[in-house]
Amino acid sequence: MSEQLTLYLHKLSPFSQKVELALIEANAPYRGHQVDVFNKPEWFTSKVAPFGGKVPTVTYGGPSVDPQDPSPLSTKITESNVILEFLADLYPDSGLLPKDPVLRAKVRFFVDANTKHVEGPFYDFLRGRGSYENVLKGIEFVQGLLEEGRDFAVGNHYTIADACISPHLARLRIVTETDIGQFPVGMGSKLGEELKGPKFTKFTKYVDRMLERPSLKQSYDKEGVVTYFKTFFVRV
Ligand SMILES: N[C@@H](CCC(=O)N[C@@H](CS)C(=O)NCC(=O)O)C(=O)O
Repeated sequence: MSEQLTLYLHKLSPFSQKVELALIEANAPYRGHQVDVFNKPEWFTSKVAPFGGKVPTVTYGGPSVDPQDPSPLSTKITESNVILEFLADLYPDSGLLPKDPVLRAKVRFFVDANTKHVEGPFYDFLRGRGSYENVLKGIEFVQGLLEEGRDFAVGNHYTIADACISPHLARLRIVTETDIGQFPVGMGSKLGEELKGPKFTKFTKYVDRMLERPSLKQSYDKEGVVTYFKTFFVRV
């Protein structure tokens, strides 16, 4: 793969982090370019991400140019899960998607489960708009997909299933450790206590393994996320 790939990201965005994780795990060359999503530059919304102006977005191919002056000759790809699949296709030997069709289907089911049962319920809870029970139900669903004795979400290798959920697991850990969020006081800590119990051992061990990975540490600004949560998810 010799085409240029530029990732437009925000360092605190979990969706951006999914893509960074996959790139790092695949040992793929890329250029990362930070975008201020609170004050998006015109060149970003018009030339890089005209379909919604969100990070992550990648440009692929075309000439190697200044990221702030993207070439019309590159392809623009947005939506974190679409980009994850794209990277797995670009790097078929990376293991980001297994070769076996059954395992591929399992990875895709896990990615879908993460979108439906983790992302929505967790960020709604953080914003004080969703229920504690839904977060736990989502975690229980995902735990049900994890196979006993395996290190990864699916099979014996790091895949886009692991990449899609890990940024959210890192943020869940912040919530359970600090109780920061717009939910009622104590509910974050209560969630932490519940997850330490025997019912969630498989899930919690999986979280511990994912948070220990060098790719996670390399792509994660924990202090930055804590500060962001403290600033934006203030109880009123
Ligand atoms: N479903 C999208 C969500 C991406 C997203 O919400 N990105 C946020 C940052 S975490 C963003 O770019 N927000 C700026 C905006 O919506 O204007 C994905 O998975 O890529």
